[in-house]
Amino acid sequence: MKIGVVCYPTFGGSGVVATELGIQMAKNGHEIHFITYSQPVRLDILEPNIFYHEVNVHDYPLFTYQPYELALSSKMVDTVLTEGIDILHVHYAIPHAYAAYMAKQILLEKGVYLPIVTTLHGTDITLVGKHPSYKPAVTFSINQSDFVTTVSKSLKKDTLSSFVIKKEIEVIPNFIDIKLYDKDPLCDRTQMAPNGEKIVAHISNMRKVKRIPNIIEAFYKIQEATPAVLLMIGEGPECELAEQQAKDLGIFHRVKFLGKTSEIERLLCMSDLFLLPSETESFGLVALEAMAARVPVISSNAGGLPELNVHGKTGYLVDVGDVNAMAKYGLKLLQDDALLSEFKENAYQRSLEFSLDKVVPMYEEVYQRALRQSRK
Ligand code: GMT
Repeated sequence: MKIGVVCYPTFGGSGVVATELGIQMAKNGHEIHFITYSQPVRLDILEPNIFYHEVNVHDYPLFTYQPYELALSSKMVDTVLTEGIDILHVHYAIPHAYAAYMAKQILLEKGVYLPIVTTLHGTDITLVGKHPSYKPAVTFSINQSDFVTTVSKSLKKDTLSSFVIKKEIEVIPNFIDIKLYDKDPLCDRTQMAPNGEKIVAHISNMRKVKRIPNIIEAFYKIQEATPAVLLMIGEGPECELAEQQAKDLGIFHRVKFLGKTSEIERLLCMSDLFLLPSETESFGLVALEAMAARVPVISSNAGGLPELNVHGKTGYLVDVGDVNAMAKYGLKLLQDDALLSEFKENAYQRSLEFSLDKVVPMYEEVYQRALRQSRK
């Protein structure tokens, strides 16, 4: 099959899933054409069967906002016609599903039928998509897709309750390449924890939805009772405030703000505990990554997190904003080495249920159906 993939090429979860899926499909012998405004961060375009088509947005002074969707639709049409694309898979509804609908209509006029698979990832439904400025267009473009998937049952439920959806929605969870996390669990921790402290970690794009202040507060309580350091990995609008909060609490020396890094797997492999107190989280790919690196997770019980994190086994689930419970469970694990080892193993075993060899075939099966439909 020749599959066009449209996604955000950045570090965000939807872009990571789209890129990894494309890479695996290419390994399975399919031709994968990424159509994005810059090269996806995890993509190696020198790999066989991988192609990259850049969307160029022409800058014109009349426009306050450059019309990206138009440029994207045009690039989709061009790529489908020149490369003979069979299926288009768009990740994140806004604006990709809408641009795909436009491309499909243009192609129909030329006698070409292009099936569209749309994967909803989270904030395209739970935060941004629900906004009145986007809702009619998001509803329309989901309904116009040939196949629609969400990354959790919870996101499917949210989609059906927030929008009038006439399409069947299939749930295909996030996945990971477990081999990437197969690092030495006794890896050198001394640079991060020189005095043998326990290592607590958080990774995100540090937006409001991640409830960053809760992490600093919970960690404050943890380090009062047990020697620990906190690794804050990633960048975003909440980062500066978190630094100030750590300074105000007098724990700045224990909190390491590491920014964006390509050393995620190594940092996770040296961590003892992962915190994810998000307001909403459709799946929590980053929690799955932590679990694959044998790190138990204390997360909120929001969105799809309970579908991944098993309370009392792979970590703990707490109500959104319940910092005391986060600290209490954190200490329960960090102060009991036997319990911590048990949870680390449980977290790893659970992550195997989301390994790419289990999940990628689910997408491949959707593609096969889309192809059969277009040939009818
Ligand atoms: O909001 C983010 O964290 C980034 C966002 C994205 O679309 O890039 O992540 C969403 O998609 C991921 C991949 O499917 C999910 O694992 C994340 O849970 C989801 N984020 C939220 O729902 C907040």
